[in-house]
Amino acid sequence: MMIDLRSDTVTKPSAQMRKAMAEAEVGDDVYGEDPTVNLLQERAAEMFGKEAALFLPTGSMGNQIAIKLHTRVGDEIIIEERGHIFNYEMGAPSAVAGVMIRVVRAANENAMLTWAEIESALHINLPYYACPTGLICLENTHNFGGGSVMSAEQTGEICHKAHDLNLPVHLDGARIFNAAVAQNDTVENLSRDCDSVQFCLSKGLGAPIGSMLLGKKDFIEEARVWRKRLGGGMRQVGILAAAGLIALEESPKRLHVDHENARLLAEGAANLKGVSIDAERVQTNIVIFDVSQTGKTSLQIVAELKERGILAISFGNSIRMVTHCDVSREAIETTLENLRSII
Ligand code: TLP
Repeated sequence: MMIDLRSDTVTKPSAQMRKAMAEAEVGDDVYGEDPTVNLLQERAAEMFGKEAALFLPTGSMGNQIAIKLHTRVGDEIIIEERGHIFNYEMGAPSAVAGVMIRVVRAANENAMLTWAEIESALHINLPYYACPTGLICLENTHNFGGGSVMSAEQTGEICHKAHDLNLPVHLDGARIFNAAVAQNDTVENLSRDCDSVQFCLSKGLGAPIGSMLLGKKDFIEEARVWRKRLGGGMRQVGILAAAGLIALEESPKRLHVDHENARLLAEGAANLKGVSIDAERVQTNIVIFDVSQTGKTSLQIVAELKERGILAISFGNSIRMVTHCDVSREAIETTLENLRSII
């Protein structure tokens, strides 16, 4: 058995999910006739306090549809430099929405932008030949900020100031349930003032496939058109929504376990010679540590871990490990023992 810490996307559906999938009532969702999808959409909208929700195959599609709907071709969108939309969505904002990306590097290691940082990058009320800002994108938790969290107050402040300037805010909340659990807050509070929010069922929540996009009713109606246009109109997809419903209702209750495991991993890694990580900063399920002073490269360490049955991801001088429902505390202890012997 491999210990797979590459991502929380690797989880397998639980027995409860598989049973619900087998028994799901289905219909053609392109006609809006899949009762299980409809239920999932209603339930998600209710949880987030938004008017409507749409079930999508991926988080990337949710982010890209939101960008498309909030902007006009030739606009600029603002995002933190380490953000997923900028780095890992295949240039889709330019391909799908025809927008440019203006990245802003947050001064803090958590990769969380302040309003002052965003404001300094805005292009509004400038001469007509400056590329106008059309949208601000936030990410909570921030994946490559080490699973860092943004509070409801910070998000609210950015949204209010953006709205004063008629700028919409989209929240990439792929892991917003982790952010909610870590702060003992609700997903509704964390996304309250955002014009749209995308979250993934298929990450920490453990569903095999699926994401939700939420916003106002007319926004979601337009999003449905774009989902079809992009090839994401699925048919008897209640089979997946059934797993999504369980992910939504049950999984948030156990996310604290992943956070405890991540902290254990971070504290253990921090004690290794040459490894650099501030374990106190690990608030959710993502652990990123720098190995540049160990005498081995991140690639070498990841390769050696793999030989021992442990999977992780290397990028630059760092290694990323993500805890999830298929990784136990014992697996974390085994990982630390192996890291100790390799490093
Ligand atoms: N993240 C994946 C990789 O693409 C890096 C991972 O393993 O963490 N927003 C955020 C913040 C994400 O972390 C991801 C996936 C997405 C969007 C995209 O979701 P999918 O993979 O469903 O398109």
